[in-house]
Amino acid sequence: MNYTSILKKCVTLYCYKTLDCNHMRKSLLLIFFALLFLGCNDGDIIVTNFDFQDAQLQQCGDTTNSVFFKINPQVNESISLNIPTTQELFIESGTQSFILSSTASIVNYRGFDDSISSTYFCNPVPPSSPGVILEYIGTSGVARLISDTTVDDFDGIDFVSSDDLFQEGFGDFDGDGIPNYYDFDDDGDNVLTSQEIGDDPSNPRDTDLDGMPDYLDTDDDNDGILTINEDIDQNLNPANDIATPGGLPNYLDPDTTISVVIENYREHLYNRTSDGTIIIDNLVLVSSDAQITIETLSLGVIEQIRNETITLTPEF
Ligand SMILES: [Ca+2]
Ligand SMILES: [Ca+2]
Ligand SMILES: [Ca+2]
Ligand SMILES: [Ca+2]
Repeated sequence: MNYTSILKKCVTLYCYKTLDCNHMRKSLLLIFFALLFLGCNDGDIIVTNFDFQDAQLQQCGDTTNSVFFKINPQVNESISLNIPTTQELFIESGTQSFILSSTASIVNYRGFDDSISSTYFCNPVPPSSPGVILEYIGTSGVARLISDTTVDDFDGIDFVSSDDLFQEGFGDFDGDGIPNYYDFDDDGDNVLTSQEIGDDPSNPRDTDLDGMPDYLDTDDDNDGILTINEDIDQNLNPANDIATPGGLPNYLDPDTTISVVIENYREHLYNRTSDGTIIIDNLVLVSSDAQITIETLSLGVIEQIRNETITLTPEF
């Protein structure tokens, strides 16, 4: 009896639903015991485990090639997904899809003769040891990279889901192209909202008592000079221009009306965080003598796959 041919016939496996790999494991056990029953005692029959449910999805790579991988240390197996792309991944909520093939975006399912660590995937040149004793390559399928992204300016004003220009939501009060909820200078006067709200965010400061809080008031002291132009040293920060020693900044002092023309916004900062989920649909894994088909394979989630400060200077 040719056990390799038995394996070829038997080991085309189907994992019908995400994480439904108990079915697969049972199938493999059946194959294994069937071979034992037939008197298997030689040859290089390798039984796959394919159990990555408890493994954490990890990431390596650079701006031109991202590698996502999971390792099952119990059986020294890994599954990895290489995505060679210069596209930025996980920068906004939504899905980016990549077609899998054995030459473009590639899935590898490997078994090793010894333990491996993340450095195996994070080295530009994979180490020659441990040795690969089992290898399947994904010949088709689609990898979905799903991003749940949030941005925040941490300006002290709570987010409100609203298009209202005066709310910390999707409205853009100063028209600089940055919605209020991640614009750290909501009125575009080059004084940060976090500075303009004062000591009590629930009762934002209103210096000239005109009913408009300073962080949404372009002439905070109502002296007829726009706050942005009360910037004598022209460093795009009116908060540090104080004509009266020990006094208020000029933009809050109605008795000081020195004006310069400023036609630039200061550089803006905000924070972006993304949780990344990866799902592979219709994955076909092929080795030299067997094939595994998986309808939906959830590789899992990497929380805060991005957590970064974005800087940009809006056009005036
Ligand atoms: Ca804005
Ligand atoms: Ca804001
Ligand atoms: Ca203001
Ligand atoms: Ca003033």
